Amino acid sequence: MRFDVLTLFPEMFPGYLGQSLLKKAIDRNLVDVHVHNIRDWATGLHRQVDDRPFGGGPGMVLKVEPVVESVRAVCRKDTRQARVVLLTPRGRRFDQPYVERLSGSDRVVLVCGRYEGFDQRIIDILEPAELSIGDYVLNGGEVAAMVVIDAVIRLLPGVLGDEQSSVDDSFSSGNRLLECAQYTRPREYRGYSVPDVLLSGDHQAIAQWRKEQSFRRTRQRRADLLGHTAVNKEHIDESGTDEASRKG
Ligand code: 6GU
Repeated sequence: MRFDVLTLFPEMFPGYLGQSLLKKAIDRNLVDVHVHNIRDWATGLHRQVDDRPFGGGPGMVLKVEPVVESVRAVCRKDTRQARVVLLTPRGRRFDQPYVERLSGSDRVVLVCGRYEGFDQRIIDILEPAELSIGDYVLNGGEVAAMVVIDAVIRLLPGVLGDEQSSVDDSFSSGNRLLECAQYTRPREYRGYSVPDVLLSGDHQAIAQWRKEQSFRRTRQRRADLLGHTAVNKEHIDESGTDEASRKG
């Protein structure tokens, strides 16, 4: 899979891409990430990439020519059809189903916004998907682009050591529960102990405990995730001792 990132701040990426799972995935040629500076496509003496909004108002707007020309040029660098994604707080919310959708593409071109936004003609001409990573405002789309790359790469075959681990992730299809508490050694630290059940060796009891933990935590923190009747039903059936889950 190939990612291209278009940004005014390409220096933000190598540090992040050079670490951990991302570095391994890139080193093993499972994914290719190319970062480009939109300014390279800006013309004129000052290579201006932004300008004041027509009609007045605060802030600056990304200009149509450098963005459209850079996206077009980058798309031509590879024969595979690219999905073009604009990162903007006005976009649709990025979620795990969308991560799954993107992970099925060969090529994604991510365009990072800055300033007050994009000239509307960029959107009219390129007809990109517009994505936001949540209901808050960032200074630019760069961190959001890293979020998208990170989330998508996790799903590519061969990237995670254990293929099951992304299937079990909270929010993946078929799992709409937050993860349960996890423990590792030591068994006790400053009077805080590991729950006995995890040391019992009883795999069925452990699985049951984890499921109940997940369900309880999800109900407390993210009851919105339990709107899915399939998940509700499964836990009503299997965690019969949990009063609130019996009520559904
Ligand atoms: Cl994609 N960009 C910016 N600037 N702010 C955001 C965002 C994106 N997603 C949430 N907030």
